[in-house]
Amino acid sequence: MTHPLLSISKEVQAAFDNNQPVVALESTIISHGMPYPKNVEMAKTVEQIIRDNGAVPATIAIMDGKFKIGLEAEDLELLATAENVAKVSRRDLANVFATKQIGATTVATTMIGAKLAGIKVFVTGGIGGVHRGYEDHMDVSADLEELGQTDVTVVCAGAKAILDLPRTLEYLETKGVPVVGYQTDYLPAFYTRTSEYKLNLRSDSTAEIADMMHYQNELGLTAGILVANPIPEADEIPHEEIDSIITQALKEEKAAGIKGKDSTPFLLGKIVELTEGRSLETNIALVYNNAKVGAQIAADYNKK
Ligand code: PSU
Ligand code: MN
Repeated sequence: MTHPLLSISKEVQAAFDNNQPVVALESTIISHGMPYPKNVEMAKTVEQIIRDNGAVPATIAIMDGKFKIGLEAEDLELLATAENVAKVSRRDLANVFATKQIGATTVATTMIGAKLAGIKVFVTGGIGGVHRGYEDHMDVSADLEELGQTDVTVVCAGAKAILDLPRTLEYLETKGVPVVGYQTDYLPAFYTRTSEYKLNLRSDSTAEIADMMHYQNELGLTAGILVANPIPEADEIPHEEIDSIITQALKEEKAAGIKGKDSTPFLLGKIVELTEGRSLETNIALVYNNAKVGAQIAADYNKK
């Protein structure tokens, strides 16, 4: 039976009925992660890439006091343009349902919605993590806690260097989250294909990742699996170029007194500004690349 707080689109419901693979997508990346109108274009294209790779996309948001699983074009437009869209993490969830605000789901709450709907694979760009300067402000994204407790496989391009990457990996290890490098031995750093941080798991095939998902279930392990998929070489921004820009963005954030939930959107926007839009193209390219891999994992898992 469908959970009463879910509103499932026709396309997604048909996929459930016909036992087709479904891939969840988040909406904070649309409302707070990219500027208009590129965000809407990205949201539509990523859905199409998932269809082209044999799965059905389910972009998730909160509207009228329900998790909407699968959005229409007008929903995407609303999320991208309305001024009062809330960025909803786990702690905000009950309030946004109660007040019927328009809510954009982060990685954490997209996982919660996907789990309620029975969707096992979720594609995004980058996850939140341990922020730099953790020892002063203790800013750790709720995405990491969610990965530790909600068994959804999340495909990302690693985490960007606005975060403290080694501490993010340590945190995930403590929470029992497998971090699988897809065709790589090193943690991808979002705009850049690689980092100096070695992963302990590598997989070269989506079928193998689907197999891991199967055993994670069978063992009753409730953590998610994080798949880290490097951006294609042609699209990456090399370390030498992006590092100084990230440092500059972090400096401006500090000067402006930005923190908490406003931090990630501010930094993303600042980096787009400082790269004159190049980082946005890079961000979009890596999401598309993740969509291909996520759709294949969902299709392979569906055969189990
Ligand atoms: N990283 C990105 N793009 C994004 C986000 C993260 O490269 O759009 C968004 C995701 O929705 C993620 C959220 O779940 O930011 C993390 O926010 P915070 O650091 O406040 O937990
Ligand atoms: Mn935070």
